[in-house]
Amino acid sequence: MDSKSLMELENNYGAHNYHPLPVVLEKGIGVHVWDCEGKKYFDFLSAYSAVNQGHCHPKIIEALINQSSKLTLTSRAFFNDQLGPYEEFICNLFKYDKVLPMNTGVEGGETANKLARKWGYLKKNIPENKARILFAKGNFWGRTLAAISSSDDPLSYEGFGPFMPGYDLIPYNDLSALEDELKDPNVAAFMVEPIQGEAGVVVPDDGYLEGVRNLCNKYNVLFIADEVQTGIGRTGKLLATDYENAKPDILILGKALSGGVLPVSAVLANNEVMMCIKPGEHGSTFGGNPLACVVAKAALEVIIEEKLSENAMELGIHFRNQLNKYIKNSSIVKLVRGKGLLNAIVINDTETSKTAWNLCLEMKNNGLLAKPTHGNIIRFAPPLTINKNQLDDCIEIIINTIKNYRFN
Ligand code: IF1
Repeated sequence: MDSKSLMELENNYGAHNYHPLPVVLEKGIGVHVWDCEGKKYFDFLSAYSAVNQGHCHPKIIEALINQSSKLTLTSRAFFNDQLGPYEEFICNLFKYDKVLPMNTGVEGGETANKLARKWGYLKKNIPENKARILFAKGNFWGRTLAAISSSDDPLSYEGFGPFMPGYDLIPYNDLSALEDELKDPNVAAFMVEPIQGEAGVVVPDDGYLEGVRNLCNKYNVLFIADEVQTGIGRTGKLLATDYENAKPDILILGKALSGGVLPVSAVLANNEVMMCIKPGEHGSTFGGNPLACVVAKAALEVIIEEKLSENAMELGIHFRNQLNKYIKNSSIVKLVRGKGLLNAIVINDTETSKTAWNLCLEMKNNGLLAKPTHGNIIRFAPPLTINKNQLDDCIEIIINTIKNYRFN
């Protein structure tokens, strides 16, 4: 079927909970994707940082194929031969005592919140049902009722009330606002993205994460880092929290943990926190399934073996330097920001303008796929396997598209 017919099918039979760019993809290899008419694109979204290892990475696909014909799912009613080795591998890699395997990123967030509340009651003696968890304004950690209860984006929460109690918001990148709230002994945790992805790649001041770490130590509060989007090499380090002395008490991973092959998330913590949840108190049908374990182990090995964090660091600096050189003072682009290969440009226009969307349509015509976030911000996040020549080709597409753009 051609792209037009496929878009019509989705429109007729699919819920209208998305507004995709008008392109229908049917193949992906590495940094490239192809539409149904065979047109080739650079993928500059990477499925929101779930395809850090590149589309259909051979090592990950091989792991998937080999395991999928052996054993895919046992449920946790029984042990399986892949979970233990995977748990040992990921705990040693990220230096935590234990991991709780889940599937989607938001399930990781929910798990982290349940762990924090349990710890608050069992270890910090917070009175029953009084535990508070703080979040940063501009946060995004998914679409469940708990996740949207912590959102300050009306598009996320409007019409879905009533909301989860015990959640409160403070400004991002503001240590004094955080300290003011932490003085309340009922605060169990502060959950925060090291860089806010959906908010538009908002990078906090140097020292912010270390400040969060220190304040959480001072007030006996758990520091939860949501690295679902910033983790697994995306920002130039294995974790974005690795940039500072800011080891979280609870680490949430997702997306690229599977290299975009199937939903895999993980929550890592030391025994003092993780052992607060007892058998039967949490889990999921697919959490820790043998297929996910072999895929996730292969996906992490690719990041390490191919030095993808280092590549993201080096090429990210090059990307921002080139964009800053050519377009920072353009009439259209207000600024460029990011870390590693998680970057964004802010368009010199209102959030409601169509400029960012129209620029993405033009870049699509020129062979590069990206999508706006929050109206006037365009996120640029290619697979971390991109090489310098490919990146320079993409920079040329971005710069030329912007230079040739005419406000209509
Ligand atoms: C969609 C946004 C990005 C996340 C962080 C947890 C989750 C996400 C930091 C939940 C998920 C996804 C959701 C996806 C689009 C994408 C997204 F635009 F929605 F906000 F990346 F910025 N923590 N982000 O970014 O993980 O349950 O989705 O596996 O909803 O269309 P999930």
